Amino acid sequence: MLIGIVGKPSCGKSTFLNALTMVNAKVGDYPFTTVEPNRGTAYVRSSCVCKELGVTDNPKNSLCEDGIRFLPIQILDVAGLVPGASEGRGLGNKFLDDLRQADVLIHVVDASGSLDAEGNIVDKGSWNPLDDVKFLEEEIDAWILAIIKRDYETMKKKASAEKLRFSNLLHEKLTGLAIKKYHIEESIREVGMMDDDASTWDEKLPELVTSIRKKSKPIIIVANKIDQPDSHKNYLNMKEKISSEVFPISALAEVFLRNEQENKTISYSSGDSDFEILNKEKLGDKKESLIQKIKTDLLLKYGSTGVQEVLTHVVFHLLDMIVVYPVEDITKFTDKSENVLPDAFLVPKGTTAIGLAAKIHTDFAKNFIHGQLAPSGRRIGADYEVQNNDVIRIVAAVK
Ligand SMILES: Nc1nc2c(ncn2[C@@H]2O[C@H](COP(=O)(O)OP(=O)(O)OP(=O)(O)O)[C@@H](O)[C@H]2O)c(=O)[nH]1
Ligand SMILES: [Mg+2]
Repeated sequence: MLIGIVGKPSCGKSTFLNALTMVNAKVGDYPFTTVEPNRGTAYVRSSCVCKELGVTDNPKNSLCEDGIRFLPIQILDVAGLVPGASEGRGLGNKFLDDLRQADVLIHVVDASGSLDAEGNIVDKGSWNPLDDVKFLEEEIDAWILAIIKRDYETMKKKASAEKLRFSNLLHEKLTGLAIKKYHIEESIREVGMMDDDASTWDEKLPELVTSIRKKSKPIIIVANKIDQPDSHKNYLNMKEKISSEVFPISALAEVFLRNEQENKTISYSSGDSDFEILNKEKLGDKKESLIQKIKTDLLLKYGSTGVQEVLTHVVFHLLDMIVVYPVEDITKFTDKSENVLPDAFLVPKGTTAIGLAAKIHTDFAKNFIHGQLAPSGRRIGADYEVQNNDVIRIVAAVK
């Protein structure tokens, strides 16, 4: 799974990546600070089954602290996007090409309204962040449409002559963009095209692209820089006018709190609504007054900096993932090397036992015999839909 961070220059994408991952991507108050994409690993949290089962675990592919599993998620921060990017403005299509493999996009919006469409500083509050939301969707649609249009006419002729389906041709055309066949098929039905009749395609093509984009690269909007004077007003306005949820966040405050937590001056964990000062002297007066301001203006007002919530929302609500624990031994919950609950996998809700087997190893799915749930020992078939926090043994024939 890959999450892409998008938005206009200087909206705070790299700061947001740093807040989620602490990778230290370069941040600057001038447009196009980022040219080459920055990658990092963030951790989404889920209550671990170790507590329920009363065992101490040895996680391998994830971490566990006090009964909370931390599952790694790849995050990509790309160059800023300006209007007309799909036609080559700014850094042009580069950032879009970097986003090909993303399964979901987080749109970072400068809620303070102090940057124009190109990320240049303007008077505070003079820009309406709602305008950013619309243009970003349009740019992504224009990018996908341009890819389809490259040899659309040839595609149509071939389809008519050879009686081919649009969904098959489009799927081929859009491989590499992490767009699934069923996204295309559903969209074709939704917009009212006939998959096997090329004469119905032209008119609805832009509508089709929007529908495919919504399914294959859903966008979640975050109102960043919520610590700034005009942000709250703009956030409320966005919340009212945008049909999807909007998350108020301060990426900068989160970076600050996490840095201080690493310096051991405060005790803080991402998502917390408060912190405890551990070393007042090391923190110093200046930072202490700043941190108190973060507490009153942000944590008490919004409940947290918002950064961790966004990740939780993306993974567990927008992408509808669940966590399962594959094991070899259902009495000890171990793998071959006696590691207790070694792996935690994020899989989409609706994944079957055989689907899970395929994720572990392709041979596992090919030679699948049955599954077994721990600790009950209950046998499950290939079609069993795995449930959140299932501990599962997959039994496969040895070839
Ligand atoms: N007040 C405030 N400033 C922020 C916040 N997040 C980022 N900034 C500031 O916004 C400026 C731009 O931040 P970046 O993270 O470099 O923005 P970007 O979107 O990666 O910019 P490009 O790489 O140029 O596209 C920097 O001066 C940051 O310190 C925030 O939550 N609050
Ligand atoms: Mg950047």
